[in-house]
Amino acid sequence: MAKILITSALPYINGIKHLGNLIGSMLSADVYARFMRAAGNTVLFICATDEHGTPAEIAAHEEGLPVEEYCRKQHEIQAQIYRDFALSFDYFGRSSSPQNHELTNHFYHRLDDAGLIEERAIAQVYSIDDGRFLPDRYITGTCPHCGYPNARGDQCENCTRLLEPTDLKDARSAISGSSNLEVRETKHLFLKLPVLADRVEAWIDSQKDWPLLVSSIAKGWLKEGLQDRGITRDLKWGVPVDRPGFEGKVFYVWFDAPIEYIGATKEWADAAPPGEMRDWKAWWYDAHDVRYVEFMAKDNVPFHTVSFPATILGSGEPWKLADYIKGFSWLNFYGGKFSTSQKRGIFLDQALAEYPSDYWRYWLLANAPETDDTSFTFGGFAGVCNKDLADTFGNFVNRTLRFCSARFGDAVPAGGKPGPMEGELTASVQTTLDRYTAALGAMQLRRAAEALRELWVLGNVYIDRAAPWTAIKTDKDRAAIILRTAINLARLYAILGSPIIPDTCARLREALGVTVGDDYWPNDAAAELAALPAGHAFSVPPPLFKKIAPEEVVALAARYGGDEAGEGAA
Ligand code: B3M
Ligand code: ZN
Repeated sequence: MAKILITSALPYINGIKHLGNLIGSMLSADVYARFMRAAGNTVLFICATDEHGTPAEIAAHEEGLPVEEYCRKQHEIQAQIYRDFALSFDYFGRSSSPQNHELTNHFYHRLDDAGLIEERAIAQVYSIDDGRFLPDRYITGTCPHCGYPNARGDQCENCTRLLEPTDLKDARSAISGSSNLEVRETKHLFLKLPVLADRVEAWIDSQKDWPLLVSSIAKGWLKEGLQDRGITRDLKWGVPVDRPGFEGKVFYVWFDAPIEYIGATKEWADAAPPGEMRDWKAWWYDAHDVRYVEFMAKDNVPFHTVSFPATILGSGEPWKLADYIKGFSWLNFYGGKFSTSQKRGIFLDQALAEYPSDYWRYWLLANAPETDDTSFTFGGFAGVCNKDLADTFGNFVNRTLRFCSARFGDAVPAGGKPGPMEGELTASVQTTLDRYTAALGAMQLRRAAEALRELWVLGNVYIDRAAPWTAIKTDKDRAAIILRTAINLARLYAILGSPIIPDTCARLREALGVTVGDDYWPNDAAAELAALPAGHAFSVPPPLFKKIAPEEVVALAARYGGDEAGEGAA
């Protein structure tokens, strides 16, 4: 038993996230959190809304709301959606919390005391037509490194390099499109990353088991050479900078957002019900007994492998650094990008209105962009849900329980002894269960989904071969042991599937009267297949999944802008 701290990248407050955001951080982290809890560990799973920065200001302005109110509303909307997706956060906080304000200034002061902060007058882009300084990401232009024409002033999403807005060629305002920009002087704080480079590099080099996707981005970024990084902005909304002469300025959103992992842990502790002690600091400070795992999409990797660790290392205090970073490539939509701003793709509220969360969870995990980009299409989604969920898992459960109920009644039947077929089944379940457990422990999501599917296939192959409907004609005891085994297999599915499709598994647990909780993980197939004794009562649940018809696919594609006939639809 270990203490496992899990954080998922914090979703931006502005707007409802899409399927790509879900698999690239929160859902994947949830599967790991659920599995690690079941395996007997003490887990703390933390997430929050990332509320600062100009996107929030602009979105609030568009809705005609004060930014505080906009954020409060959007936080609630997102929190509800994540509950509906059964994400098992121990706490879902807000980066605008007082706890984060305090911690962000704490880190700033520690860095300042260590001589790692420099105050500088800098030239910043002011948009005359917009009447405001333009934050980095609201300036677009051509990337000086790769030539991508729509790079943002903070980062080029094509080559992932971090940029300063003045690096861009042909810069224009992303708010108005105006290129009527001028450079004005303003005072800002800079974190001296080059001074910290050796320490950051030593830390990265000491990580031997990180996924290639993550370590190659981290190392590539170090190789470029680190530069002093501006950590304050001329904005009203954000964490105010506690420094004379900096009234009216706030920290840069990427400075305070990762600190919110700690801030949200403090929010969690402060929200403890009476009588419950929650020690936030034990998870973060001098926490040598904690294993800390972070989940994020690849564009977030530089911030988590270089800037945030630099903040932590520079503080000179023993705050926890990540032990493992699970990074993701992109999930595309019909071969193109999901886009929040262009409303292309299927967003989480829309997804839930179409199908229950487990359909999405299963498809996303089975197709997680762990190494390469993957693409969502409704045709592919329907194919996987129909075949794996409805025809394999759902159908096995349904035919087993129905047949048993019709011929023996609603209780596990007595009679018969396991024979060679049951022996073979047990051996294959054991092998596949071990593979599934190992994949979950290693955060290999596609492999995990594949192993789970294989367990379902084993059940179908078994019951087809054993054919209780034939056996019952001549040997009732033989039919009884087959059904007893199959019902126990269904019980095992209800337990093992919980990290991936928790809602369906909860329903199946209920129908089967499963007594073990979410803090139980099976390891011995033979014992599991004999867990429910003869006489144990069950009820036959309604079909676990509905099939998605071809007409539905066509209608969905039309509704969400997917081209089922096009190239991306393969
Ligand atoms: N808010 C989410 C993103 O880039 C960004 C992550 C912050 S993690 C501290 O999608
Ligand atoms: Zn670039």
